[in-house]
Amino acid sequence: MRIDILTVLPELLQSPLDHSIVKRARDKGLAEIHLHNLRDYTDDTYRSVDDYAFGGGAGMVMKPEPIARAIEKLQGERNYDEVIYTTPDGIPYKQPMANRLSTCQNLMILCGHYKGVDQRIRDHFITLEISIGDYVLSGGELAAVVITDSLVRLLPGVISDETSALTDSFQDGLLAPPVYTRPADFRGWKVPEVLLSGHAARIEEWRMQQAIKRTRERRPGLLGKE
Ligand code: 6GU
Repeated sequence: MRIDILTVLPELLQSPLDHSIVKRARDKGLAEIHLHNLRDYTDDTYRSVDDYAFGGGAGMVMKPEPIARAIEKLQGERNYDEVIYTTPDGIPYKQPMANRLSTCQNLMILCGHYKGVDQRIRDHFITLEISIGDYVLSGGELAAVVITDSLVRLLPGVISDETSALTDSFQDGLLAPPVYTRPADFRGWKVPEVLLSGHAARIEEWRMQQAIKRTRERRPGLLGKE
């Protein structure tokens, strides 16, 4: 998978993409992530990427020209499955969308900033608008990192224990059950007996019950009960 990220703040993305699972995936050649600074696609002396909103109002709007130039340059080099725009008014990002996007070959992500991008870019270039939750971020960069991480960890061969991504919260529509490691007794707080029993079937049953209990208590909506 290749992901091209268009941003006015590449520095904000660099570190999280150079660590942990995403770094491992890149080192293994399973994911390629390229950052593009939108300022490199400007043509004025000030390299400006934003301008005042027509009609007035507070806040700047991202200018269309540098964005169109960047998108079209990349589209001239390969075909993109989706051109994604990160924005609080996008479609809520959930695990099924991550699963679908993780099967794509080439993705582009445009990070929104200021009051957003000129609507004509959204109308004519963007194929998918994503919000990562009902809160406002200062820019789409952190959302792009979230999306990238969630996709890369699903690529075959990235997570060493092949089953591990499948047992994540949400993969079966449930929250994940509690987990424990040694010591079995920590300050008198004991690990549930069943996990020490060696009884695979009983352990599986306990985990399923715990997952359902947690989901009912914390996220009843996931069980279809609001
Ligand atoms: Cl994708 N971008 C911004 N700027 N804020 C957000 C968001 C995205 N998702 C939730 N809040």
